[in-house]
Amino acid sequence: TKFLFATTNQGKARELKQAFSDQGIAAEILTNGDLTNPPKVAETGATFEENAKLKAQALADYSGLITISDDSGLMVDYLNGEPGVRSARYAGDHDDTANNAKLLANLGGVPENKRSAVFKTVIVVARPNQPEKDLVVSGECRGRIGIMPQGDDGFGYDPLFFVPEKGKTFAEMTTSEKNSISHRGRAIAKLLQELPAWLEE
Ligand code: ITT
Repeated sequence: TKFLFATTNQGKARELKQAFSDQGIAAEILTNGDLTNPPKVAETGATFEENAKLKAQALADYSGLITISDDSGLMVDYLNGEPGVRSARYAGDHDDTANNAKLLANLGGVPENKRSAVFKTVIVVARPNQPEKDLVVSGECRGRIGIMPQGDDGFGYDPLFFVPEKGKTFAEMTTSEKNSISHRGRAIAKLLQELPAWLEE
């Protein structure tokens, strides 16, 4: 089977491809970078689900392929849920270094027991020109924001997202280990459960 993963984020693509291969699923997964002049989708929705639907439908209609999208974000309890849907644009537009620095600065002096946070992913699958038939799944992972960055793997806020059960940050995990516990890994697990029946519809 051939899918388009409607993303410009190579970190997300790496995790989805790893999850498929860990499950022994042979699929060809293209991303926006494999298309000629893919549309840039403005993430104008108020929720992860709305934004994921906007991305999946726009790229499905453009490519004619069954299209998977992912909209994700980090909600920090002490910051009343910030950065939330604005996670990619918190400090600079898709500037991970600036975003992480702003998050650390906004939590300056806040003790460990008040640094709790949750990562959330909504994944949508869309068929070209059939917006009413989307498949929607989601996943969450709770953890806390570290005092300083730790680890070199992963992307985005990974060096700051500490998972107590594992005793390390997402950036200190392999892709498969991160998938076993992360918001995205959990959403992908549900996707893999529901996708076969949805494809039969
Ligand atoms: P696409 O919309 O093209 O898929 P994006 O990077 O813009 O890529 P989002 O709109 O979902 O993705 O923004 C999510 C933000 O949260 C972005 O800054 C990511 O770096 C960050 N993020 C998402 N998932 C993450 C993860 O598993 N670990 C660390 N940071 C993550």
